[in-house]
Amino acid sequence: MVQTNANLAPLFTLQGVLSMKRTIAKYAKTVGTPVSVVAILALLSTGAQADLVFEYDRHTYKLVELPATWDEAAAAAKAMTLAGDPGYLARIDSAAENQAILEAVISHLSPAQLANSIPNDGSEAAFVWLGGSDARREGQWTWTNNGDLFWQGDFNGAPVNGRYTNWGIQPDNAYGPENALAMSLAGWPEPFYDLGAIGQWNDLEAGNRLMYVIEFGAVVEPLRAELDQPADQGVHTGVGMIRGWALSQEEVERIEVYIDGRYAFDAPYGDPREDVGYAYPDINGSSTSGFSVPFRYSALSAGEHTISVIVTDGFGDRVERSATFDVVRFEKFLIDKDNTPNMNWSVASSYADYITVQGVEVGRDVYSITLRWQTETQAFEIVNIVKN
Ligand SMILES: [Ca+2]
Ligand SMILES: [Ca+2]
Ligand SMILES: [Ca+2]
Repeated sequence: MVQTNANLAPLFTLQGVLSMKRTIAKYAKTVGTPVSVVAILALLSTGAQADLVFEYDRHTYKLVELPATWDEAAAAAKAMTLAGDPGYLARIDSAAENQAILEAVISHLSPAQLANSIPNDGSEAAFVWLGGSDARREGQWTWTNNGDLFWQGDFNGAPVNGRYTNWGIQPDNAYGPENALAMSLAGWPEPFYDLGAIGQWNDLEAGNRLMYVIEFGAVVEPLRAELDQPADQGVHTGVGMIRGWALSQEEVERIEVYIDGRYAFDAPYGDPREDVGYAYPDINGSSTSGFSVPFRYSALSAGEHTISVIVTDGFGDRVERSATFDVVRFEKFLIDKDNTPNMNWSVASSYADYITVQGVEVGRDVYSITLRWQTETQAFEIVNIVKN
């Protein structure tokens, strides 16, 4: 089932990560050894369309899975923000950071995705773009985040100011102007196997279309959400609400509602939620973080159903919240005025917070109905309907 690397302690908060079903892998920040993320990522199937987001040493990384040229990738990185600061194509300053990125990326991608990120340079290995370039001056390699020079020369060159590098037998400018930095996600097969190994760097022609890793100098705040109604393990009937709240530092963008696993509609966002405002006074918009939409529970068949909401924020983070509940209903989908329940011949009894009414006539049918006090809605609601 879950495989962990025996040499590496699981230092991330696994429970928190899993319970939020976020596509995020946290690494140990105090220990140089990165934690294997294979186990976590295998479990995070929700939000499969979302880009991989992970953290290492108080920085956040996002793997963008849609291949792009290096220039497109660099522009996309700059256009994204986290905590108000723009991103940049990943800058790697240590072997631990290199390993953290490599592990997160390769454990997340499918073979088909890897095959879609192979440059046209004969190496036949998948690569991801990083934020190094010598486009301005051949052999002068700089990081795009702040222009730091980190390498001078070709594969016989040398690092600058002791900065970390992890070149294969590279850079070699082999296919003309190879001016963009990439990390290999596989060993390079024959006849290039001796030129680079998995995790090593290569200079590539910037027009290749590869996946890329964006780095942000901040930790991503969790996307929070709760589904208040339907109540999990509750009973619902008639017309009710689907409602809850969602809150993110990066602004909530979308709330999708799924009924029994099928997309149904988007819920509108922005209802007043004083309680959430009190709980999270430091997050913008917390007091208007509610979502709600009326829903006819009696349109579902009697029996068990699940409603899920998937919340997406401006950083592309996603969380899912679900409730499984029972629907009780009269045989008729809608009870019109002429069939208003008639209780002239009924008998009511009560026990604890239950009220049972026997002999309720609805049209030609006779039912026993049980009501129970519901804390969520602050009302007595029908929790059982039995046709006599
Ligand atoms: Ca970095
Ligand atoms: Ca070059
Ligand atoms: Ca090269």
